[in-house]
Amino acid sequence: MIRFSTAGESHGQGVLAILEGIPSGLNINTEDIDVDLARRQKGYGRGQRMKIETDHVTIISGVRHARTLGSPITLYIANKDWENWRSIMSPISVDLDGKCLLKPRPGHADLAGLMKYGVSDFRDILERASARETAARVAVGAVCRELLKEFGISIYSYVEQIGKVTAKLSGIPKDKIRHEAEMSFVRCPDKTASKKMIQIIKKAMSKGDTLGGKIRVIAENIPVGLGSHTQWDMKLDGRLAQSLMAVQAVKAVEFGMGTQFAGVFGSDAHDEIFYSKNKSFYRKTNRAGGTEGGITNGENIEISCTMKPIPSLVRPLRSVNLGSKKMEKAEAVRSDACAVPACGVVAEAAVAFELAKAMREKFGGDCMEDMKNNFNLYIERIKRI
Ligand code: EPS
Repeated sequence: MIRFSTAGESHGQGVLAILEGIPSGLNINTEDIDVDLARRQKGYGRGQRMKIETDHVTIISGVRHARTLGSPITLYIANKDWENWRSIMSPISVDLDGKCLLKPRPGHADLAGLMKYGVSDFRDILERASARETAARVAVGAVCRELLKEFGISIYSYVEQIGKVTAKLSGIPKDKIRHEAEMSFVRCPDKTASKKMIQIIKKAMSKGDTLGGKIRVIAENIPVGLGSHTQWDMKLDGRLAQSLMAVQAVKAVEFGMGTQFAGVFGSDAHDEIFYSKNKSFYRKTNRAGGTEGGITNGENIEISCTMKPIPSLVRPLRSVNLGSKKMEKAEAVRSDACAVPACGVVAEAAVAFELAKAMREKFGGDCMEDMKNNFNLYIERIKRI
């Protein structure tokens, strides 16, 4: 079983992940993980913090001579900003002269977390609620991506919408979308929309405001049969949704046509089945987004995630001072005006993790060789259907 946990506070020494269940014999290079860490840091609209950090992974366990051992893999990313927060984030008792955060930001975990955990300074909450933690998830995703690559599976994403600006993909050849997204400052393959997105982010910044949006994640070359219809918690779409909804600020996850299903007849909602000797069973459409009954059907997995505008506002909303109980503006903190491009990279990692987990469940294997042999036997069997 593949699983992982993360640890670390936003302004602590660093963030880390322990990833278990990756078979032995998988090639892993820190440089490949760093590529994804760098992609996550980019995107027009990121704040001052990203000028401080240059994320780099240190592999502390589970890999020897660039190959996995089958043991837990510990991935560590240092926070450079820690130097500026040593006393505020000190694990040893330090007198902070009563400096506490007392004006919770609407939309953040500040108030609910403070009440639930019985703390009096909501820094104790925000440090862990922060999206800094997604750096660890992206490192996990990068390892899972290496595993998936061995089976020909690849994952990419692009930005569909920021604020009211929506990308138009009709004129862009399918095989160019990925490349164009990587070339864009906002990870949007539509050049005209990219420019408009940058303009509205600039506008939001000038007002001390933030913007959300929508990203699309696509996983290609997926074998039929990951996930299962037999039990609610084995349905792959449910598991993917959980991982994606758990990304900070994500408020909606849609598969295939997503919310558009609500407005069409059944005859326009499903993907008709065809057969050819070369392709075996296939579809000409992918409205379902790659799963039926919680099982992959061999089509691409296609998911959109909607991210709300980040709740840390330079020009804050009204809140209540937890000491005086009087109305005051929430804490004004530095912020990312828009992190939608980064959200796409984090979503890729979430999908990579769930797919790697489902692949390991289906094909087992303590070492890559066993896993591949099982995979090949299965592919041979379903070709005979
Ligand atoms: C975040 C607030 C900002 C972001 C941070 C998430 O950090 P800071 O409070 O240090 O300015 O930059 O994201 C990251 C550090 C990151 O690596 O993505 C928040 O409150 O969620």
